[in-house]
Amino acid sequence: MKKDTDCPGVFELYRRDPDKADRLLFGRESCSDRRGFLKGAGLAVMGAMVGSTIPFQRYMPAHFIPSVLAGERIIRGKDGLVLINERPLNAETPAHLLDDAITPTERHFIRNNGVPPENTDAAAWKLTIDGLVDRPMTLCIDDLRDRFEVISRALVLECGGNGRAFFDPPAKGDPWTYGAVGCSEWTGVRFADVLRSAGIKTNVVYTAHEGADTHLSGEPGKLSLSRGVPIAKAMDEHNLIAFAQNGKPIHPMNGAPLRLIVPGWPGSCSQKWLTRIRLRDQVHDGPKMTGTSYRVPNRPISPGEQVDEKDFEIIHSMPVKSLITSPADGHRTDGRSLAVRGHAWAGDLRVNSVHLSIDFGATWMKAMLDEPLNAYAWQNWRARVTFPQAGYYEVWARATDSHGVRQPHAIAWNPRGYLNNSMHRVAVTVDEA
Ligand SMILES: Nc1nc2c(c(=O)[nH]1)N[C@H]1C(S)=C(S)[C@@H](COP(=O)(O)O)O[C@H]1N2
Ligand SMILES: [Mo]
Repeated sequence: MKKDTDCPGVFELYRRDPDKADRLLFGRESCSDRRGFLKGAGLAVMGAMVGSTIPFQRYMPAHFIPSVLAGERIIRGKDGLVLINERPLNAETPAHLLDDAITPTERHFIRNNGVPPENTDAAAWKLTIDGLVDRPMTLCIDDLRDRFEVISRALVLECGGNGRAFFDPPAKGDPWTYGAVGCSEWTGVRFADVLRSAGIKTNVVYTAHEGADTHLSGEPGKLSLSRGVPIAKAMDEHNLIAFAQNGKPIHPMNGAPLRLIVPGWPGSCSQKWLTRIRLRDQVHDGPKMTGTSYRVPNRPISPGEQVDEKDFEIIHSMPVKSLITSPADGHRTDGRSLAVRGHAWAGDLRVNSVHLSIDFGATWMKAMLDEPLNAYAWQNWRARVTFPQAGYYEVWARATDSHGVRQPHAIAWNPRGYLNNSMHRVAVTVDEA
């Protein structure tokens, strides 16, 4: 796994300077009898990583890395999520665990750029709206509930780097395969309603979002990620300032107690642990807005080609994509007929059709495709495929959006490995009956 040298993973960090690693990662102070005391955010992060509270944490030795991390690299509390990176904590969902129409919280992926905040007390949480507004304001979550209409919507959130693992030559960044995507039901108030009530000045062009997580370096006040969107996208009535996920408080690693959901665009636009929204008269230039972050070359390039930073542009709507959620990759059966199903989504657009192939793309059949539960929810599809004889097959799925654009066979290579919407395929072996 390739990693930034200034953002080392857990094991590398402990190898270089175990005391510093303890302090940075888990806020743990070593003491004379070689026990390390976990506090606050450290307890929360370690708890999230092992998937439970740790009753005997007071006996944990200093410099201790739980074996669940060293071993199978699974976060148990997140029900089968696969750890992609320990620091920052990143975990994806295997495609067959994304079978539900609404993604359960335990199966919603985690993408952190920094260290999650220690204190996520909903009653004390404050959100500031300022910058180029007529009435700057600071609201608590109850204010949001009281002053604005509360709505619930199933909304797709997908990391811009989902699918990065398949780039060749490899792209720098977390090697997501298929599972940095989910469609939970989010409850909150419209982003647009809140901005409107603050009064948007006529010269506003962009939003800037801030959250309470801190930078991996531990430097106070340094943001790990602060992105924004053009004001027109911010005013789309489907965006939410959300305080609930699937009818319950938001999971701590998914941004509790308050986050933005800006569906259809890279997940990074959906600031977690949301504390501030600032309106600006220029394109926002916070961390992960500039350079090559969440930006792609403005023209087709060949794999491995060097591109000047000035030729990159900010990613807006995500491309059309689909997932096969049943059967799981590697399925074995002795039946000749198999039910296949999954989801498809298309950024700001709708999905018009989903086609399946069992003969490596020689022929295609149309799947049954549902309407989305609401705009920006993924669309469920299903089909029954029939295998002519025993043997190895691959089921391929290909979605087409409402502009007639369909998923490609091969990745359009870009240096940072964004927007891989090439077709999902799963292996099925049919045994002699
Ligand atoms: N404050 C904050 N918000 C954030 C991030 C972050 O690191 N810090 N990561 C972003 C990215 S890159 C993605 S893809 C989504 C992931 O949301 P999730 O972890 O709830 O799945 O959150 C976004 N919001
Ligand atoms: Mo992301």
